[in-house]
Amino acid sequence: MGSEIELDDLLNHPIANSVTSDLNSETLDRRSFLPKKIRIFTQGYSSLEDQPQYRFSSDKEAQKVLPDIINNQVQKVTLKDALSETQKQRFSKKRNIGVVFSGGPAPGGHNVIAGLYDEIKKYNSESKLFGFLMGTDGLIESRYVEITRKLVDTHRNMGGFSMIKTGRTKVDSKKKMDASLKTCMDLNLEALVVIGGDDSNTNAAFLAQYFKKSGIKVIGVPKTIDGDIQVSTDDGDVLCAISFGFHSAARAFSQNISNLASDGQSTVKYWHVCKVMGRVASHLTLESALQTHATLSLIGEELADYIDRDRLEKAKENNTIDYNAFGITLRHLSRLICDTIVRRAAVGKNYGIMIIPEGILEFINEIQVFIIKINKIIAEYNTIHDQDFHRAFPGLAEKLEYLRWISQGMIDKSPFPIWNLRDDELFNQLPPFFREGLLVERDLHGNFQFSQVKTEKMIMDMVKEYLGILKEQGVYKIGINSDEYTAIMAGCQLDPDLYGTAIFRDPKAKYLLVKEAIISQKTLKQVLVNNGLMDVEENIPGPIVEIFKKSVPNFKTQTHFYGYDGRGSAPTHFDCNYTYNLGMTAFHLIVGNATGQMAAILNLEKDFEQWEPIGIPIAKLMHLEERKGKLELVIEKGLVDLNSNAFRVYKVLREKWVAADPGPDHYRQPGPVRFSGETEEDRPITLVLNSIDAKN
Ligand code: FBP
Repeated sequence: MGSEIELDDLLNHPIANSVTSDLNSETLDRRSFLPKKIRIFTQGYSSLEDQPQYRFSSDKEAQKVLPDIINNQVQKVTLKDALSETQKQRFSKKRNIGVVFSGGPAPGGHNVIAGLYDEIKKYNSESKLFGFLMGTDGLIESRYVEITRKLVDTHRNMGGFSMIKTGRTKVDSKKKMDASLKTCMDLNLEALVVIGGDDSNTNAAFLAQYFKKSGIKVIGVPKTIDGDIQVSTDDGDVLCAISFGFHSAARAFSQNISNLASDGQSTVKYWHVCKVMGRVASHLTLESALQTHATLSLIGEELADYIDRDRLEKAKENNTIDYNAFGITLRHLSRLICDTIVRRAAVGKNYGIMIIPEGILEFINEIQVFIIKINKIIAEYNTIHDQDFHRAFPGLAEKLEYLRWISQGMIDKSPFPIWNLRDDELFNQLPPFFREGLLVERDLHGNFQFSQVKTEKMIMDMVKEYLGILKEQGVYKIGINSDEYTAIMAGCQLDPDLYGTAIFRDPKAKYLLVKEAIISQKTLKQVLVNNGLMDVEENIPGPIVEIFKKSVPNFKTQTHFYGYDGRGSAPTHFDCNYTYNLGMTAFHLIVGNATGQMAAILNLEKDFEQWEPIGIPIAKLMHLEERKGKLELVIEKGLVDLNSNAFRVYKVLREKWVAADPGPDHYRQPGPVRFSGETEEDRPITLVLNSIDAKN
């Protein structure tokens, strides 16, 4: 070893400085990367053209409460060369615009701001962009920063929403609307851009309506890793194929999941159970499944359609219909999972990767009923008492006590109380951690907080319990590789055929399964004695005990939650380009005098050259939905379409990925989100698959 360097010299050494700097080369590369621009944005001026061919049927309630924006059409941002001087001035006039992040972070958000900023400054360097701090709280409370070039440059192509932070506050009262309007008017804003998910775009529509008279425009931008903002017209034309952030989060999750697959294949001792974010929709799970070829992925939307055929058949024999056979229960689900585990174990694979969508509970019959009932109970309590249920009953015991009162008719005196004795009994059969999860406070938009519930633990506890039963029944066993068996037997001069016939179900198979009746060394001995392979007084030969022990499964799991990490991930090239162009689209919608529109990019699934900036009327996407026990007008969430190409392809391939055969596993390694070098896949696989039709 060389001579030791003085600490001061070490700290001042250029290599030490470089490797310990906050700024690594990846960050510097990212910051200096210039996303591609849709051609219109590289030219001079644009105009908005209504696209009446895109039809939506609008909700009656939306017509009533959003009268000034409900008749908006889809608008295309088109190139305009011949503009009058007055029209040109509309672009170059000095203007102030506000921007706010709303909801959970999604990779690419900073690029929306960068695109908006660059376009504002391109036409007039004196125009200003203000960023409201901590989400809509900043808007309501007038807390903001002026977004400078320096601020933008340090956040270009970077993940998170750290530039101005985010929040989940809903602008849901006249007081908050007035405060927001005042903030915008005090800043002399021409428009406000709301970068958010379905609830935040709902908010944007209500703000657009409220601000209409003031002339301040409101434009939404489709953000959410969940991928549940997907817009199609009544005729099935796809206008917004995916929200931004989805691709990056899915890639980040997939990298982690495939790393676990690689670990699993090496140590062959764990089932890695990965819960993946996405709220109710399973888009992120489906994409992660396609990216990684995980052993088993559960798609919530499919489970809702589950039919227990055995139950139906049994009922049919008695000339009845068993209505409980429709829809999945926790018990059914745990059985389905066990089936895969047992089949893999039979070929020596007592390990695997499982992906569970965080919103799976929404599709499980008995749990969904609990969620709906509890939502209603909490909403009613809040209205009647004008006090928050969770403040009044902070602990689990107190909440359960309140539910018990209802079930005993002490509070709800109607003949059919919403929470009856049976509900109370069934609910109390759930483990405390899970009951606590189901009673967790709803978010400010009234959404059930799936991310707070240990769904994977609940499901896996049931799986473990049932596997225990299957083990006792001799069904769950590890298949022994026949080569290994022969080698062990040869090593101690025991006849493999003689013993094999006595012990195994199919002694000629590649993986040898110990007979179901042999569930202990005692039953093993009995079989050997009965087959004349040993006397009662003798001990079972050591190698046979060794083989038997190898066949006894030990089911071990590791659980992981992929969510916050992925939504904080750096954006992929796809999301960098997508979001930068969304920011520019928002600017052109504003100049074109649009309000109540959501910026979007048509043809996302196609080559970049075919991308087209558009505005989608938000009010037309609304429908009534139960929130906090009441019907509220919100944007409809896009769930996984079981008829989509992506799902159909997954459905065919999934059995191959279960790999319950002696062959290799089929895991795919998507690799990290890369910024430099060639990337093998530049957009979500679901998007690519869904864009294939009979013509291409
Ligand atoms: P948005 O709906 O705001 O895009 O957030 C998505 C999400 O990441 C969900 O996948 C997840 O259930 C939720 O946010 C978690 O939110 P929180 O930050 O409140 O824990």
